[in-house]
Amino acid sequence: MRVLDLRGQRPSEARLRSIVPRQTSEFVSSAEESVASILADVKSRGTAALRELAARFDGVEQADLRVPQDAIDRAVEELDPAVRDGLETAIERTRAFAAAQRPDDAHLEVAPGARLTHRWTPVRRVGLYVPGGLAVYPSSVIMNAVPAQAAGVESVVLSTPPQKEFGGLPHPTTLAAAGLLGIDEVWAIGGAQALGAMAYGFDDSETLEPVDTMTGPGNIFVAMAKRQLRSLVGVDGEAGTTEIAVIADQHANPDYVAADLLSQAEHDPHAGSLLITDSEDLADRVALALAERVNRTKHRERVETALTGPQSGVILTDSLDQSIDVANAYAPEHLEIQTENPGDVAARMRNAGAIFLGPYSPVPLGDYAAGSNHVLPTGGSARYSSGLCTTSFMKAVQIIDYSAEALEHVGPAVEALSRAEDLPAHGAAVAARIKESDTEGDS
Ligand code: HSO
Ligand code: ZN
Repeated sequence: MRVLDLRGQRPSEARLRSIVPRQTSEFVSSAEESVASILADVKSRGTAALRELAARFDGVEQADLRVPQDAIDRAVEELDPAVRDGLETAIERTRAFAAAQRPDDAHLEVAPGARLTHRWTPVRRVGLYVPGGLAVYPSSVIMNAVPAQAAGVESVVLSTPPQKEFGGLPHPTTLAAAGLLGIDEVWAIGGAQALGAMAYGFDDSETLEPVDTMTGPGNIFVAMAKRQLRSLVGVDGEAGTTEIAVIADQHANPDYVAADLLSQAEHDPHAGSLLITDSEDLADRVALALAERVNRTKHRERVETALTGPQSGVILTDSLDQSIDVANAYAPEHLEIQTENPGDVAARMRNAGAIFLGPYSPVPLGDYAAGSNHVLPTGGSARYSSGLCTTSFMKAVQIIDYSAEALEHVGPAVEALSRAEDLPAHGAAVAARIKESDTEGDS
């Protein structure tokens, strides 16, 4: 990993943001044109386009795009018992935490007879995307579906790539996870075209009703499709190629740090792993531990490419304060804090998708079975957005209920503001209720 030495420097926030190792924004933008043409094709030609795209990108000839219920049931029946236990533990913990996130409605009588309500409602129909690609992601079925179900979403549809190896069906473990969660509408469609299909819907040889919101992680094509469909449907934050940052001091266990940096590099050659430390000695020991682990890791090539890429590295700081500034500027998807008092450091972190405290809360725990969600903002978007949670599938409506007296009391404020904005018909609508005359000129 390359080393960036910030010791003795006081970079501004703007400079910090520009120097932290990061995938360049052109990376996602490089998919812009190809995704636009895929989406246009799906919109105009529906299932015919989707079948052609599956042949081209997934190497499969599909008769039906929708996965039959018996394939889902069979996947549940044939599931390895230990994997089933793992999925059930993950579902149970994620479900409990998602239920605890349900927001309360707010009610306020802002003045006598002036009643306001902020009422949360679930989105009606949501589309969940679960990637295939270099790995199989049944855990992402859970992370998407559980908060949607906790929010009270009426209709949940899942889309995930067809696999050549399984005769054009999605991976059986992904189907089994859907089955365990009671999701019966599953489509074997992958990539940008899956997002297009769920956003536009189609009604030709098969019928897919359009959704109101789409969520889920994915590669740059998925991220770009979400950007382009954003005005048509709700989308969650951009959960693109994964990244991990670790703030560590001299008290950290170098082998734990190395293992965790490697764990996320395993996802993708473009994954980002960043160590931020004020201890050069710790950095050296992590480098040794990492070299040793990389040598014997299964997906060595992918891991090496990720760890040596421009999006990964070690940042040496001269204090814990500076490490925190760097981490806030980077705004990592996952942040581990391996320092003497991790809770104190976390309290000073503003920008991170999820924060993992101390030696016994590694990121892979959160990936599977901590109970927290693993669909998290990447690429610095943790500065302004959150990971997937129950409210990602909800929206709030504001309800206004004033009595005659309450309206009369606030009437002069409305009328004065309507005059100030030269919108006299606004004031007249209130005047009509509190005065005999309601002509605009009389107010
Ligand atoms: N680390 C990934 C999630 C994941 N890991 C799924 C394993 N399976 C992005 O947070
Ligand atoms: Zn992971």
